[in-house]
Amino acid sequence: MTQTTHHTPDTAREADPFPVKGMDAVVFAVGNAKQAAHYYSTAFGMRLVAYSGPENGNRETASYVLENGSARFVVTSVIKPATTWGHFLAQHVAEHGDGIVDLALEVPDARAAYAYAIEHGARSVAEPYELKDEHGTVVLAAIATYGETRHTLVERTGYDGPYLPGFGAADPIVEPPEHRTFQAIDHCVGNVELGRMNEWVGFYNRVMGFTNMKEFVGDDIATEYSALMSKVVADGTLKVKFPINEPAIAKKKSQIDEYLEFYGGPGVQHVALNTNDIVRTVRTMRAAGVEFLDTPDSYYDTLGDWVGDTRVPVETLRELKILADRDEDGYLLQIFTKPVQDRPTVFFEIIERHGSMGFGKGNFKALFEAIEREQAKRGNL
Ligand code: TYF
Ligand code: FE
Repeated sequence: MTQTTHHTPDTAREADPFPVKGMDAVVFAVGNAKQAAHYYSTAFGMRLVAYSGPENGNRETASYVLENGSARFVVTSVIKPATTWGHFLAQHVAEHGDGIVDLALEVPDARAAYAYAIEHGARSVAEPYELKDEHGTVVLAAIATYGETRHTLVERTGYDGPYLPGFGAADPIVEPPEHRTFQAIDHCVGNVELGRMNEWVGFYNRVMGFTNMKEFVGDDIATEYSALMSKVVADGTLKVKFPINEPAIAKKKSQIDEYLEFYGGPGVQHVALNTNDIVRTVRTMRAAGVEFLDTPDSYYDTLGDWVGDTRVPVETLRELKILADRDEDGYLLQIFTKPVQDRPTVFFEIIERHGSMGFGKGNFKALFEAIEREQAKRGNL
């Protein structure tokens, strides 16, 4: 009789040295989390699910956890700094304005993920630690990425509470819209300094075993109209996708330089959110007062000639200023908000994918021209 050996767990580990389950949360440091939570509820259609603040014994910060499908945002502000974390948040808001401090990843084993990352050159922000309450235990650790941004590695298999130990369940601030505006985080984009894109791509290759996706913006497109270069890294299952942008020298001041100037360094530029009904979502968000980038009518005059059938009439796309793109795998529909704070920094993308795993390369010209029109309004020529 032959002996059976079970290679599956080992080979799986070999194939993916840094397994991730997906995005755990996008954590924002803001000046006023109470109002930010209201905005993401009323304007983005998210649902408040958990809260931590003075009412449950946390006198340092107020944190509101908002969800939409698997997408989770945490908005945090400082009430009275007491620990390193509180001081860090206060300094972050003072220096960068409202922004993203943490792209947290859910992992099956936080200690193993942290050990792998450190072994491969990541800078430690927090060694593995446990948080516990009556709902169970969560293991966390954190590593640094570009700017003052971090990746917390979250292992939550031993926990069944609303977010993290210490948080209490919370009721929605308003009745969420009857259709779900979006249900997942598609990708999170970082802006880094001129000439450093490849370093950060290398960082994700080495530290997380992420691989490069085929879509990128190189010199050719950069000098012609985009003033940026971009490459995308992703985990093996494509659940976590991180495009990295750097400025390029072009005729006009790069939108990436504008971000770096007003954010005060590298950081998260935009978060893209998956929807399965972009038309309805954009109508809902526009009705709630969310501002989107404008697209000229000329874009729609020729769109039908090349994009083919997107199941949405071109006239509807034109009315709502939704962009469309197609590649060999399928098509996508996308739209970009204007920056969501006074600084021209962080914004959002809403994306509906039908096969295409791209990022809207066919729209880069129209999109970057729209961004440049906004830059010009800000006196940035
Ligand atoms: O994530 C992306 O690559 C697309 C395209 O400033 C893009 O959303 C790239 C840079 C940018 C805005 C959008
Ligand atoms: Fe994007």
